[in-house]
Amino acid sequence: MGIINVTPDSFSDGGLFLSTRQAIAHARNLIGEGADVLDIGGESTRPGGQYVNADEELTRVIPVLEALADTGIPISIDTSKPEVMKHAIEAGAFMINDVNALRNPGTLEAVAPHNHVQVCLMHMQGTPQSMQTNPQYIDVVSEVKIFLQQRVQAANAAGITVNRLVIDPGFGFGKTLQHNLSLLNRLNEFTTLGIPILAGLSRKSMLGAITGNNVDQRLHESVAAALLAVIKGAKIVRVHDVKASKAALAIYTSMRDYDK
Ligand code: 7PJ
Repeated sequence: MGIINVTPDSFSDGGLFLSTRQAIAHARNLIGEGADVLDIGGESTRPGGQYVNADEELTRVIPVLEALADTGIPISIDTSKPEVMKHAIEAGAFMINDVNALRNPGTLEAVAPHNHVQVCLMHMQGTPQSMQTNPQYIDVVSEVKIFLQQRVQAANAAGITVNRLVIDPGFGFGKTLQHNLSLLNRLNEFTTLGIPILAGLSRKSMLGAITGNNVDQRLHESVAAALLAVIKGAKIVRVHDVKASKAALAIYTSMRDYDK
């Protein structure tokens, strides 16, 4: 899953038009690099990220979604807002990727009736504004697992069948480095839920905390992390660097499947 951010940089004067064009061009690049799906986000969910209202988020993501319709590539929309979910689904989104795991009012109802739409339920402790202040768990793996199990049940109760779901432990979302490492090392324990696992580690600060590299210098650690996540059972990896990740994963899957 290739990452496409449509978040206009207030320090450059290009504004929304430029960032839309850049996002579309970037998306076409990632498709060329072999992305199987693209995740488009119009709101920064990073720690301390800026709040964006639904109208603004829609004006960011819908034009990109529409421009990519002719590519035939499945599009995931990274959002927690019911209005954005509804419009994105109407505009052809194949997946809703919700870092809030359909906990916001109206989100279960926004997604449920659309049987062809997949949903990624991600774990987060706290809110993007406060989540990295003092994350605490007794056993991070079992607590995240119980949370995801509960969100799967809530989705099922709302009419979203299990075959439409993907789960994600939410690396970096209300977790210390130790919590993140524990989740990665024990990611295989989530496979017992019987739902595909998505892992997002690409360029995250936990990687920089280990190597000391800045965010734009984390290619090698991101590829290593994506590879480890897949070895530990992830079915989808959310990455910035599609070409490098695909190459690394091709070596792993060739080895794994060589005598099949
Ligand atoms: C994730 C995400 C993730 C899912 C972001 C960043 C922060 N969605 N959206 N999983 N991370 N499902 O990319 O650094 O880990 S935004």
